[in-house]
Amino acid sequence: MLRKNLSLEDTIFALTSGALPSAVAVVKMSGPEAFAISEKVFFPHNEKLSKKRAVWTGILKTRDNQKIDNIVAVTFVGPHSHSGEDTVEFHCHGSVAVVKLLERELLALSARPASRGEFSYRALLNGKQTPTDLENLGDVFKASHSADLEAIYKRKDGGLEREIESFRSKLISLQAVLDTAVDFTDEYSHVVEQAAASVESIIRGCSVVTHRYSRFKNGKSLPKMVLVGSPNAGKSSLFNALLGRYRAIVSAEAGTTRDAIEEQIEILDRPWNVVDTAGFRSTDSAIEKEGIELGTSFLSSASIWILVIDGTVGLKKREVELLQSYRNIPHLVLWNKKDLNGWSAVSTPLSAKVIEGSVLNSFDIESFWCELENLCRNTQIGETGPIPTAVQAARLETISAALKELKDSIGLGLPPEILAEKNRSIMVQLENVVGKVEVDDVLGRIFSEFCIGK
Ligand SMILES: Nc1nc2c(ncn2[C@@H]2O[C@H](COP(=O)(O)OP(=O)(O)OP(=O)(O)O)[C@@H](O)[C@H]2O)c(=O)[nH]1
Ligand SMILES: [Mg+2]
Repeated sequence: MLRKNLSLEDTIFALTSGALPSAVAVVKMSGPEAFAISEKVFFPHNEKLSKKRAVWTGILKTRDNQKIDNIVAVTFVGPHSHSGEDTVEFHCHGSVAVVKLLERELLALSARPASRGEFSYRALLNGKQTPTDLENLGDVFKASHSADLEAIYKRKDGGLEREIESFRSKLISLQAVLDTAVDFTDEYSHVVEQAAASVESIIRGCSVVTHRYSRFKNGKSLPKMVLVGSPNAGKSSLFNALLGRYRAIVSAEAGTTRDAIEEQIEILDRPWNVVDTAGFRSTDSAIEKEGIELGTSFLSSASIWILVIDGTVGLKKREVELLQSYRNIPHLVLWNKKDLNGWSAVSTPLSAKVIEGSVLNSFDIESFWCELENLCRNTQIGETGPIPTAVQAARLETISAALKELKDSIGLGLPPEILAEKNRSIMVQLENVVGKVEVDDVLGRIFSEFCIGK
């Protein structure tokens, strides 16, 4: 239905640069009448506008000769343009009035505003971009840090293909087992357990891959560093010191942070999500309780965690428990508030590295930062396999559903020939995961996720 309304006969335009006002605004017009319409509003200084690939300086005017702006125009003759059509880009001053006037004129001259992703749609239909190009482009826009970009550009390395192949070879082995079981029905019960385990492991593998895509899509692909400790220990003070700005409220009142706060920092050129959590203690407040639970739940997905302890209070039972429970996740202990009377050094030996100091002292923060860098340098960061594209992730979801059905069928004791048939069909689907992406696969994405002007 969308495609029916988006006639290629129309000449379309849109502001392709960011929000106004801005230094420069770029209004792009593409379609069969792009040059004819431009001739009526744009007057180059030195020669008449003509159909060639060029950069022009000149004056933008309304049809009744009112000056709009002095601009630079860039012209492209189809098919040698992004959309494959004749295209004119008006590089104006980024003023609301200038852009409004220009758009009013273009509209009056029978161009129409472009829909979301419509330039890309035309590029696709004119063979200037492949569906895979547009898929990758859509993800480039979502990338929030350099590691994401690297992962997108690395898609060509074949990492995902290798992963999918490992799933497929498990299914091939399973197929052999099921095919044999068809001939030896008596021994069939022996293979059931093996088959279920094999399918289960592929389901887990698929979910790891699709999870990578959803984490990337939700901007959650960064490794996480979680700050925990008792109320008042100085977690939010440390959080602010790491960020280099006052982000979390710091106060002498215990229980100040009630919800987890997440921000990004760079350590050794790598972005990290740092999470400040609510101090754990027994409380009657439902909100605070929830905050505490949330804080601890962050620990299980942390790449690194930091336990902040008030050195005037010392180690409590809960902190000892945490050090025990999460000992396998790299961590540091900050034995804080060294500047205060009543502070005493750690008395029991801890398995973790302990840094004694005060977050209020910049020298101590420097030392802490050095230790943190060492820890980050030596930390294997989570799951960093290849990120699938949206289409590949959707295909894997479908395969996961089919695998679950196969697993249920195994559980129900269905005959091996039926299982073998289901398994064969999943193998075919797996071959297709990294296969050709069709125009229809990406259309929905272009129209729903691409911005106007792209
Ligand atoms: N003197 C001194 N005061 C500190 C130090 N670190 C934190 N404080 C103070 O201790 C109080 C609590 O600090 P916060 O950073 O809010 O502690 P928190 O762990 O985030 O506390 P909750 O959010 O309640 O869990 C504030 O008054 C801070 O200024 C320190 O090293 N020395
Ligand atoms: Mg706090």
